[in-house]
Amino acid sequence: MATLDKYQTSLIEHGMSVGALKFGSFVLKSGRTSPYFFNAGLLADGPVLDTLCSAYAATIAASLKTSPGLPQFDVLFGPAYKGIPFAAGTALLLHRDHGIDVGFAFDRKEAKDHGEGGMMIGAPVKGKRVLVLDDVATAGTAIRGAIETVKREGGEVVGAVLLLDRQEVGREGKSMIEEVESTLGGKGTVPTILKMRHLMAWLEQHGRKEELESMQEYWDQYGAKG
Ligand code: OMP
Repeated sequence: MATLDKYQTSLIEHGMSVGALKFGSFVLKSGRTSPYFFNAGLLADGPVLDTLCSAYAATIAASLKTSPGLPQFDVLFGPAYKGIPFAAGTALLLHRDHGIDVGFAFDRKEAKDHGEGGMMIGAPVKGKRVLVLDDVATAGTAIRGAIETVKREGGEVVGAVLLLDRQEVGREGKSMIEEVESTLGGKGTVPTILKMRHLMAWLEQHGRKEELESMQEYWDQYGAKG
């Protein structure tokens, strides 16, 4: 079983207390029926935002010092809508707690044809090294969409950071994370705060046998082996 750091336990428990992390039966965007769902949109009060953005910032800072890990970057991009407050909060904490100063940017879901126009808001990404910040990845469709958005705007995506890697098979039949890493700079370019295995470790520690069994069955079907 995976071991849990204090900040991971705190995020899991805080997520459960606000109803963001639920166990039950959920149909996912990919069509898979999952025994759990993490709705990051419900991480929506000051304390939980603090827990989450601190975890994103710590994960990024640690990865920048690891090899293979994230390379240096200039701008943190949080895709609309959920990524917007998370990228802003994380940029703030990278500065305050880690001495890492980067810009942050986000997109609109609908293009604006007046005023300043365009799809992007915040720090310009054109010609910059960009780190994409996203919430949950299952088959990798959403994260690939965010990477494409930045590339279309002329940014160079050097990595991505995730709240939760569900550790599932991706669109090409390999592990989703490997598939996405291979479109970026290779191994280590997509660090994540939590993985499905951490949720299972928490369930085991708390004697939640039934939920753990459902998670194991789901893992046997969709988990990224190897
Ligand atoms: P993929 O695009 O298949 O990687 O799924 C990730 C997206 O699914 C996320 O951006 C969410 O919109 C949604 N999702 C969650 O938010 N939490 C989950 O636990 C599972 C999903 C999902 O539908 O797979």
